[in-house]
Amino acid sequence: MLINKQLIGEVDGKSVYEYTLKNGNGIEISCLNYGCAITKMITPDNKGNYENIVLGFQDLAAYQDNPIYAGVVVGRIAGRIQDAQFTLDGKTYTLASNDGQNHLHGGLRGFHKVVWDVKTLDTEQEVVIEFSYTSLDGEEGYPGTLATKVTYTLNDQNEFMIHYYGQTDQETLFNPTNHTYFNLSGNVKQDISQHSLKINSSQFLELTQELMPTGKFIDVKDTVFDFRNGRKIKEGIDSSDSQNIIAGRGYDHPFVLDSHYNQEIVLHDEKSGRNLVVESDAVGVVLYTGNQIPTNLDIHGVKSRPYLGLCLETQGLPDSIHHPNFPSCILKKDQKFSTMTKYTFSVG
Ligand code: G6D
Repeated sequence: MLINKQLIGEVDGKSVYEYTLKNGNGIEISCLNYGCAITKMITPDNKGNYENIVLGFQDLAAYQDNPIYAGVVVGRIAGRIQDAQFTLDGKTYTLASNDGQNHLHGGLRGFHKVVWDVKTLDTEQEVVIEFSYTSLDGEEGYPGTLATKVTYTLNDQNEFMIHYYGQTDQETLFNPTNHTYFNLSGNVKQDISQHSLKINSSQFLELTQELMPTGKFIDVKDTVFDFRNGRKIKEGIDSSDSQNIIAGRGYDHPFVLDSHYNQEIVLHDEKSGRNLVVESDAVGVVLYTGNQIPTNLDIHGVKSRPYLGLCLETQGLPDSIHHPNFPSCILKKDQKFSTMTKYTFSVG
């Protein structure tokens, strides 16, 4: 197993490196200690062509901009928080209103915008990068000093695991995710509209025009949100369902996972033959089909456009602090937060 690192610049006076993990089957995963951003995932297609299957940029400046959150760890809270405020123990906290009047993806300087400390571990069985960051009390408006750790592990079974850990000295909110856009065609040869997706989920969350959960769980049955037997993404893009229209033609919705670590999410591209299995102990997954990707970004030399990639953001349910009927994302003092998502690459 291999780990290489290359200095690519500096942010806030700290060196930023691109790390590349490589396993014995030629699969490579590259990432930055800035935002834990995954920059490349190189995997083979059914003809043995090793190509990149994620959206990313060619330089650090682009990741400092990164309006689409490509590849990054999002936190303290993934998704939106209504009116950019919440109340804990009778005290109201005000966050950045960086998405209309709402809060999105941890704020202006969330986890995606900071330089993380790094340790690496290279063994016969696996390579591990351990990112750590301490978010101080009051950072981005959140209470409590939150010590976080994110590890990326690649092994020779073509499994890539992301572990998220957190511990706080004062009650706070914590609901991290990774915002990588996948495109299994390889080197963004095509968009993701023809990708097939299976999600073992019988319910998704209804959204408002502002893409905030209404609190209502909708049964997927007889809708284009039913991925239990597999479905092409294009069906949701072309759908006249009001929820697909609200999302900007496609999906931007949280799904409740009906099973865990049981091949509950499977993405497939017929032409390349690539499969991606995503398994997690997270309550849910946000399927975002890149509906709002602008056309002014350089994606490894390809002009960006909607539907160039899709995200499978495993996480707790968004805005749960305002929905008592959702599982909570409150992290209590000294409680140990731990969740893991596994990605398995194959062809066939
Ligand atoms: C848009 O609504 C979507 C979000 O779900 C996504 O995470 C973001 O773009 C990058 O705001």
